[in-house]
Amino acid sequence: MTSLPPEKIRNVALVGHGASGKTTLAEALLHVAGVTARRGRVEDGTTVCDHDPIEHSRGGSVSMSLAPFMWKGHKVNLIDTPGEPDFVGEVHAALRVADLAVFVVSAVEGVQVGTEAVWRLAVEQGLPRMVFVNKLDRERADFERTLDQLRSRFGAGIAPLELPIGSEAAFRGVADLLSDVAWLYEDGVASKAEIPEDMEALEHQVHDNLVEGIVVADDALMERYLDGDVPAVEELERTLAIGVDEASVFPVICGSALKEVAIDRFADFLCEIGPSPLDRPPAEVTAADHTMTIPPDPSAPPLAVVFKTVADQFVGHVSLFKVLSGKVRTDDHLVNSRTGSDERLHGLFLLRGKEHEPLAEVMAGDLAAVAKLTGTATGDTLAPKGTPVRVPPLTPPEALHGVGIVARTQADDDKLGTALHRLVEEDPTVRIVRDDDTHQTVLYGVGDAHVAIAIERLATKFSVHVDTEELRVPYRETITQAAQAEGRHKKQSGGHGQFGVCNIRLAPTGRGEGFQFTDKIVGGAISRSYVPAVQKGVEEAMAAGGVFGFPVVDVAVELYDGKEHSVDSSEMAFKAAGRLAIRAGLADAGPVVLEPVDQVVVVVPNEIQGDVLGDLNARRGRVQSTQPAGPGEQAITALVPAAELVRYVIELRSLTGGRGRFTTRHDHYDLLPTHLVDKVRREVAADA
Ligand SMILES: Nc1nc2c(ncn2[C@@H]2O[C@H](COP(=O)(O)OP(=O)(O)O)[C@@H](O)[C@H]2O)c(=O)[nH]1
Ligand SMILES: [Mg+2]
Repeated sequence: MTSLPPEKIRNVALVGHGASGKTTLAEALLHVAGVTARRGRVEDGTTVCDHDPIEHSRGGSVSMSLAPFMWKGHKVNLIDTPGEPDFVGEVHAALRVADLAVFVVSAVEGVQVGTEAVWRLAVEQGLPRMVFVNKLDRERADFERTLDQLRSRFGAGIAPLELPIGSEAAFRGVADLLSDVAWLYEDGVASKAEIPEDMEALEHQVHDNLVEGIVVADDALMERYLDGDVPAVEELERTLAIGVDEASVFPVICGSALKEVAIDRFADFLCEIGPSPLDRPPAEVTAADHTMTIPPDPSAPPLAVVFKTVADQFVGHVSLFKVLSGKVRTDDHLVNSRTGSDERLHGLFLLRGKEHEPLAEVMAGDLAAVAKLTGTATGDTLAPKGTPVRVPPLTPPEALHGVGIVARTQADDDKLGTALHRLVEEDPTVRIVRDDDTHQTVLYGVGDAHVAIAIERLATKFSVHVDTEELRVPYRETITQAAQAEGRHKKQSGGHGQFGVCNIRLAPTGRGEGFQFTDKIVGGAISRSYVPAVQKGVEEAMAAGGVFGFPVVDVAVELYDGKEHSVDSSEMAFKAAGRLAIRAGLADAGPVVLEPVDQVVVVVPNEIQGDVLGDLNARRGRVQSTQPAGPGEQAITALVPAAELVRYVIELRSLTGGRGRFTTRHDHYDLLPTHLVDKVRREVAADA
């Protein structure tokens, strides 16, 4: 495939709710564009985009996939994305390089949670949007109802450009509202026709609304229109395209991906009214501490950003990149602005599903791939030597659902570190945390499906097998009253003995004030040099766990007396004495368990706020505030014990039908209610 200038490029992300037909639509586009001779089917695992065996077994997409094709002198870089909320990280990455987001909406299910969630992302990025209403051939498909839902959710910018002709099994084509022409399809082949009589009145009415909606955006056009001079289709399309570029007009087109009805027209619209990279704001980059913008100019110096990394079975590390300016050629040398390392671009290629097609050159605005970059990760910028500009890193969505992972065998354990590194390289949304409090390696994902697939990839792609365990809660303990204790370490049974005695007073400090150690030794009861050893012993014992086995916090210790032996005393002996003293003291000081409490902010539609509030109360939560969070939504802020949030990602999703989302951060430690102490001790013991 030849490389084309930016005005001929269309970077299009297919987004929307799971199973709305995105992968099938990509398949249909590749087929009508003549890239594939036969159309694959998601159910058979034969589509170009769902090429990962995990996708075959799940019957749906889990990662983004490129499906470029040529259409009427344009190169359309289609990016198929997964619709399930767990894989939203892939959508983030795709929207980063797309110039247009096409929302695939099933005419049966209508606007769904996934549609709304990605729409919010596109709004945040000011990305142009279009809607493809799919599955019009299905029983109970309803274009009007879907259009109403689109308007009520996404506002007046929704502009239908087509009306379906026929419905359900009788769906056979579309009426083009700009040109007042019908297109009828037989086995995917289009033929031009008159608008059917029974829909003429409706078509004319919607046509007029559309034209009026378009001309109001252009004063000159408006004036002519008011004089009775109806603009030509091309003029209307040009003005419409401006509204699309400005993300104020969202064209709605329709068809059936499975029956290949009106798919060629979809490709036409992408080329005629879809934005090219030139229609989008220039890329923002930083150099040292200032920011500048880089337009997609093929004659400028080369600059590229890596938006996805894939661990390919055959060629290893594959980086997908977008050229932001200039031209990139095979064997070019560019510098990674983050690491400073020189990267040679061995053999550029076009990636279509899992297929590679060699490329000699890629121009500004275009997407391509390269293998075997040595130290480059997703989000990195590649620039000429001496121009260390960087594209600001992408913030992946928060991965809040964590499970503990344990290598199954020693061999697995030896490989685990590298495998986790490669896993995160491929999916930066995955987070790996080594929790020193709970001694657990935790893998965080956006949800349980995301975590399950990450673990499956560890096994299938990196041959490392792990077992999972429930996320442990980092409990702590402290004391509630003062106490005194002695630590007596004495081993004097011939040879070099060990001897050290220390006397300490303990008292609780304020919550979160931490540990305090005071040396109140008088008269040299213990030599100065041994005092730090006592403190070390005390701190080690506190970290190792008190009466309940949890790290001890917020205790003030005063060392006020002790005994030493001129020969047998040593730092080691006094460390041991310190350990003994604090252990004895804790037991007498009214020990209690502390649990971590998070501050969560849950955003939910108004109508289900009550359920969520009730649920937070049932989780021992204390609601701090509720306030409006944008149209039709409320933000609930609450303090909730972390133990009650371990599976909150999944439980909130089922409570709110996927419409709730939340952020969380650790806030403070608080007393664990006494009636829960035994339960927690049993759980921790069972876990040990
Ligand atoms: N009847 C009908 N089924 C469709 C159409 N498009 C997709 N499907 C089916 O919908 C299901 C989900 O399709 P898929 O492309 O995987 O959706 P995605 O999750 O959005 O990528 C599959 O069973 C497809 O065969 C369509 O236009 N008509
Ligand atoms: Mg899919």
